[in-house]
Order: sequence, then structure tokens, then C-alpha cells
Amino acid sequence: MTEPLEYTPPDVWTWKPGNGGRFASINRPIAGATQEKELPVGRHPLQLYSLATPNGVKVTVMLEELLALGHAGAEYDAWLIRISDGDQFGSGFVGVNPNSKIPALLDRSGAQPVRVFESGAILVYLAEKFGAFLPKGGAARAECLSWLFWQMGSAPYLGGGFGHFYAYAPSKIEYAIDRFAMEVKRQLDVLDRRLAESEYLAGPEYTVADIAVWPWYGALVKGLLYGESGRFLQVQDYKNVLRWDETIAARVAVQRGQKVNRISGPPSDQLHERHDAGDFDTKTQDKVAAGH
Ligand SMILES: N[C@@H](CCC(=O)N[C@@H](CS)C(=O)NCC(=O)O)C(=O)O
Repeated sequence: MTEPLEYTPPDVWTWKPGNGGRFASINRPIAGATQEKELPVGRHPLQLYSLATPNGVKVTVMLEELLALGHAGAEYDAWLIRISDGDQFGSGFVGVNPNSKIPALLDRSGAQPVRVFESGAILVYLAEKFGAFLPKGGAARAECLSWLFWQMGSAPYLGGGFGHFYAYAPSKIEYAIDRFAMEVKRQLDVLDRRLAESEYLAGPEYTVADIAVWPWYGALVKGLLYGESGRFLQVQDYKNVLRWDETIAARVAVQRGQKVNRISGPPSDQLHERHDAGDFDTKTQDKVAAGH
């Protein structure tokens, strides 16, 4: 192993400009709004404020799945929050999510608006509101919630741990990369073993557990995250995860949901804002550029 970087922590940590590395412009050690900025509101009861990162995609996939099932009440406006520009620190956004992270949902269908933040809470809220993708009770519900919460606890080791130190940190620290590569491979093995015995994570049915886990671990096992990480982690070995990934990726609602609030990749896959089901046909960036 290479020598660890020399650093002796001082008695009291201080915030130095730039010590957030690549994310220095948006990371800071205090919460709350930095500017007054109201959020836009569209015509549908559900207002989503998001970006198509893995955490954002969970919610747009869920909404498109609900619409595909025929739940017209799941029609939504999806507004773009550009986190690298600091949109998450506007006063309106902080009012919907005091944690200043996408995704955030406002349900305006009742007498009083209901705010929901944290992607897992949003999935459960929508599943309960529409009675879909979450088993009603007993062991099936417990299994589904267990995998859903597994994702919430595990993905920070993948994104904030492995992804950060492998791809984003200003220097490659062997100890940190080893530590998190080991954990991420362990997580992939957890999923692979579960998916060897079960078609979907919670059992024979596709549920919010799959909707939450897929954007992170489906992308990882396809080698789509963090540069060359697919080869580094030898993701092709996780055959059951690959089988599950392909089944989910083939769903029409998943393909639609992935495009919403996306600002990178092929222009035909980028629907910056979604206010109507027809926007997929007329408002992706390729169509916008062609002057539709
Ligand atoms: N546990 C949260 C994580 C949300 C999250 O980390 N969102 C990121 C994008 S994937 C974000 O908004 N980052 C902006 C920031 O940290 O300022 C959830 O599942 O909703």
C-alpha cells in the first residue's frame, strides 16, 4: 500500500474556500437558503423539483409507472433544479426540502400542500397514495421496505464513498478507494445473491424497492457510473444483477422516467422539464434544437 497522505487534523475544523474539491462551489457546512427564489408551480397537483441523477430518476420512473398503470392523478410537472448552479439553495426549494437536495415533491391535491423530501419517502408516499408498487401488508411489505431502506443506507457508500474517491477526489487515496471498492463489491454480491433466489428484490413483483435500487446499481453493473469503474469492480461477474437490470431497463415507463430533468447525454434523451405526457414527443432537446 502507498503511504497515507500526511494530515494532522487541527483541534477545531475550519471551512476553507475550496476544501470541497470539485464540489466546492456548492458544498458548505451550514444549511438554509442563500437566496430568495420562489419555485414555479404548474397545472398538475404533483409538482416535482428535481434533476435526473440516480436519486431523481427514482421519482420520475415511479410517476411514469403510475401513469402507465392508469393513475391519471399521478400527472405531474417536473421542474429542473440545476444543483451545480445552486438552485437547491433558493428559499422556495428549501421550503420544500430543508436538506437542499433533489428530489423534492409538493402534492397540491389537498386543502393544504404536502411537502415530501428524501427519495425513499417520496416513493412510499406515492405508493400509498395510489395503492401501487408496495405490497399492502405482512411479510411482502416488510421485505419491500427492507430493500428500499437498504438502498437508502447503501448508496451513500457507492456515491459518496466509492464514486467520490475513485472519480472525483483531487488525489487518488489508495486507502479510501480500497475501503469503498470492497464495500461496493460486497453490496453487489448482496444484490446478486438475492436476485438469484427472487425475480425482483421484494419477491415476484416489481416494487418501489426495484425502482429505488435500479438507478444506482443497475447503472453501476452496466459500467455507466464513474468512468472505468465497471472494469475496476469487474461488474460482469454479477450475473443476476445484470439479468434484473435488463428486465427493468426494458420497461417503457423506466425509459420515459430516465429522460425527465436530464441535462446530459444524447439530446433525444433530455427532457429538461415535463409538464405533459406529450412533451416526450415534442420537447426533448433534439426537438427543441430543431425548432419544434
Ligand atoms: N438521501 C437523499 C439524497 C439526495 C441527494 O443526495 N441529492 C443530490 C443529487 S443526487 C443533491 O441534490 N445534491 C446537491 C447538494 O448536495 O447540494 C435522497 O435519497 O433523496
